Amino acid sequence: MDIKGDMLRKLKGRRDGYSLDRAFYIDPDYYRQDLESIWYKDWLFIGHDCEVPRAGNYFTVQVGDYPVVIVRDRQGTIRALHNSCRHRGSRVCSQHKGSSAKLVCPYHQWTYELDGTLLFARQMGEDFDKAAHSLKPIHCETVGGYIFINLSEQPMDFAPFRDMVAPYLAPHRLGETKVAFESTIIEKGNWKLVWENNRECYHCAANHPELCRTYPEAPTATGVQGAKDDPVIAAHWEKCEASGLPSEFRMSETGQFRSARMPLIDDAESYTMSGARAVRRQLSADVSQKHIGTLLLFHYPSTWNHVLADHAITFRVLPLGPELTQVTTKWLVNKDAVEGVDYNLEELTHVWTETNDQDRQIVEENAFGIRSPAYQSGPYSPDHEGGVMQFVEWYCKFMEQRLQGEAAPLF
Ligand code: 3BY
Ligand code: FES
Ligand code: FE
Repeated sequence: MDIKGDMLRKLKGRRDGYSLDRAFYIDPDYYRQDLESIWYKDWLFIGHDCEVPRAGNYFTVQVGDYPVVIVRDRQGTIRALHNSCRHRGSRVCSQHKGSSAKLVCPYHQWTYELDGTLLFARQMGEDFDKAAHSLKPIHCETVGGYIFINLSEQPMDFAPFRDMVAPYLAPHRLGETKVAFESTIIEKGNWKLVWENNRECYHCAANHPELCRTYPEAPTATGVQGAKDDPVIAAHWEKCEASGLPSEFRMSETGQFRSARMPLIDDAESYTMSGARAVRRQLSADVSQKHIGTLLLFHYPSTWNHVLADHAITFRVLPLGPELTQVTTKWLVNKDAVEGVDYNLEELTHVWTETNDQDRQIVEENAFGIRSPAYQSGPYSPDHEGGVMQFVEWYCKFMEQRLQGEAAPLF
């Protein structure tokens, strides 16, 4: 069957403002096309600088079919390498994370420098060309404490994203943090359902009692319309910008990434049950403005984020299968903050641990219903689901362009 043609026909015949055809959420061939056209071509958030603070620190991650290792080399550069030995292909690093002076393949001990260069390979004969057998590099960029990789040989320019978000992230010094807690959950639903759910708060009041104590359900906060008709948000931006914090809503031309700083309910400072800070040691640079709310940042298809005055919560989405998605959440705090002294872990993580689990259930129920042959595309709420429409439009447009073999737009 001609999957690309089939997909293109569905994309072109799509009804605006309606959820996608069932195949996009369940079909293994469609999923493969998502991997090929999006996940293997776009910049993906993969982890944080602070997870590899010293030379030799590494962590591994699986992106679709690609095992990847992120490592800090001896010069201090963060690198991404294909985690597939150039001898017979074994995974070189099998641990989730670790530290090592060299990367040694467990199979026959081919030994690589931290930058991927092959150093030793026993008894390979006189003609063996070591220089031709380095671990293959993956494009890797960092901005504001975030590591992004791109599996394509010729990635699109990272600069537009960097230029937009660097000033927003800079005051929060996420390079000087540590991961206080990390959780990985597996959601039984297509990755696009995870995003659709994330892009609206139409479901919040009925599903997120803990989050709703501090996070406003107004579509102006979650959606993509900016602060039009929302004087509270407009005033928040003015106040924050005046104190040196970039805050206004900004979105890339193609709609792939957005940043904006949103006020929390009743001037709450953090996502705790009381709204008070969870971490005593400050995360962000000193600003005269105390109530800075939350910096919201998303980049399709792999991350959304909340950066608060006292900590940051970062989310990494990775597809595991047509109906299986991994969501990894990290709570970043000042690197000198001490657990039990400066923060209580349960207090720090409670709201989002609950929220994530509630969202997992929502996504799984959504997936259940969509599996039904009786499912048909349904209408998004124009008032509350503008963000979902924007995500779906981004996806459809992107897929259409890629499937038609057009060059990727350069923002
Ligand atoms: O994590 C988020 O950004 C979104 C916003 C509203 C619902 N969801 C929790
Ligand atoms: Fe790595 Fe043989 S497969 S050393
Ligand atoms: Fe939710």
